[in-house]
Amino acid sequence: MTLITVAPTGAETSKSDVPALPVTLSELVGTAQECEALGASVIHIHVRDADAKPSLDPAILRDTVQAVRAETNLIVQLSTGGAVTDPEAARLAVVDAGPDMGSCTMGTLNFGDDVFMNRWEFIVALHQKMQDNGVVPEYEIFDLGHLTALGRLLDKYGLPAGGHVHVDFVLGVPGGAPGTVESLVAFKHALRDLPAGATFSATGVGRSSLPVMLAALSAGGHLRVGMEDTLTYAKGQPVDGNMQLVARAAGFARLAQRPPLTPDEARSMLGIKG
Ligand code: KMH
Ligand code: ZN
Repeated sequence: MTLITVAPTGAETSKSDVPALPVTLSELVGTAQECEALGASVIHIHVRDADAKPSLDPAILRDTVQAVRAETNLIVQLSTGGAVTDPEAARLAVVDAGPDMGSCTMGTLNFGDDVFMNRWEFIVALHQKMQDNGVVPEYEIFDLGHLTALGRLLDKYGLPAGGHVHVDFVLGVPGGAPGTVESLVAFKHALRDLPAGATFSATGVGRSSLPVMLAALSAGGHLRVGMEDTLTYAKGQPVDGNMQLVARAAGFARLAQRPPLTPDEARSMLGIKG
């Protein structure tokens, strides 16, 4: 069975460049409903403000969590990564919006022309805040050393809320590990140093989306897809919308005899209370 996460918006693409990007609450909820119907069980959310700019505004975050909960059964995962310019305090405050899950990036990396800063002390603070608030982390792994850092974090500060360890390999970011089968296999091997039963999903940025998806399915992993990571469906063909990417992922999962998990099945796998 395959957990499919949809990451519909991200913080890097502008609405004016890509009109299909969901940026308002109603666009996000509509996308969430359609992606749930197609097989997604988790939604990884970055919110936008009234000008469609990336935001960590606490009121927008709270309203978004409530609306997606009210209109879908999806597991609501808020991004604590935000945009590269977001300060640590605002990123930590994301947990206060009460999502089911929060992302937790396991190290600093060059992010295209920018730097995505994740100091060790910040990672520890975020991990502990999620433990204290019963928010289940998804550890974002952009490079192999991030898995080593995760092993150290869990050894020193204990298991996350729910007791299950789930990581997401984000491959193909300029500055992180390449979006190749070789990266995926190396990352999967490194999971053996984490607590038994740890699960992984994977996403390939841009043109690495398909090879990473097919490799992750073959390797027993789960999938993340969406316009945060991929804006091209095929060479020369822009994505119509997030639904197209989720439908393709669900189709591959069924072909691989590992059909999509329902949100409740995913809750049980991830240690999220219903
Ligand atoms: N927007 C990136 C700088 C996350 O959501 O936690 C960070 C990111 C990771 O997207
Ligand atoms: Zn994100």
